[in-house]
Amino acid sequence: MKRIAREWVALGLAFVVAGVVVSFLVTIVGSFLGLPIWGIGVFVVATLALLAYPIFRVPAPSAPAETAQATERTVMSDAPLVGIVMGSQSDMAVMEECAKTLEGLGVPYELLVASAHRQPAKVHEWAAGLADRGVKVVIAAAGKAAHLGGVVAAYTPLPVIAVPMKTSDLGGLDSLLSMVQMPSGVPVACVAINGARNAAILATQILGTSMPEYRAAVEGLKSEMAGA
Ligand code: RP5
Repeated sequence: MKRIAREWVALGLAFVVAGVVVSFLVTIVGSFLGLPIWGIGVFVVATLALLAYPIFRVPAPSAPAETAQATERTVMSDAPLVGIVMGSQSDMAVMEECAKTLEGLGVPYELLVASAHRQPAKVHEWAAGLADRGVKVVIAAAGKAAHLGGVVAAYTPLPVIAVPMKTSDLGGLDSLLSMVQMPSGVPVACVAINGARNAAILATQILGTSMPEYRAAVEGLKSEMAGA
């Protein structure tokens, strides 16, 4: 018998046994107290209804799991100009700042969690298709032996900005050196350790060289910082 069917049979049996026991007890107590038979009936039905409630209750729809959402390509716009990729879901806490900054500057982006080491084919497919889909700049965040920025740069003609993640073992120096020390011919720009916000601003500045609205957005940000 399948597990679900077994559970339903067990629930049904429990329901019947509980009904019999409750009816028996209520009848005894009712006759002892001199209650009318219909009062006992109402009490039994109400008790059974209470017992049955958890069985027939419609479960509330559960929220989609965050991990499942984040491991697929999350498209924040039909025409993203920036592609953010990070090596692990564990990088999301830091990279949220990058996404928020892009949103604040009005830059459409998409976001992917894919590891250069664990999911090389996924990274390859995503990076190779970016330019044809109209993306202009890539932001790649990773930690430890952080090869993600370099691998993406190998597959796309777009500029890649790397964000080295702070790590528990070496404080992010491992990530920083892995990203910065690219071989000649395959450059990757690199911001500070955990520099998610700066990566977003730099990406917007690159867009601003050919798109006046993003240049204006960066100018607005600079005025804000200057307190103007
Ligand atoms: C890198 O390894 C990720 O970018 C992350 O920063 C680091 C640790 O990843 P998890 O082990 O937390 O998935 O690939």
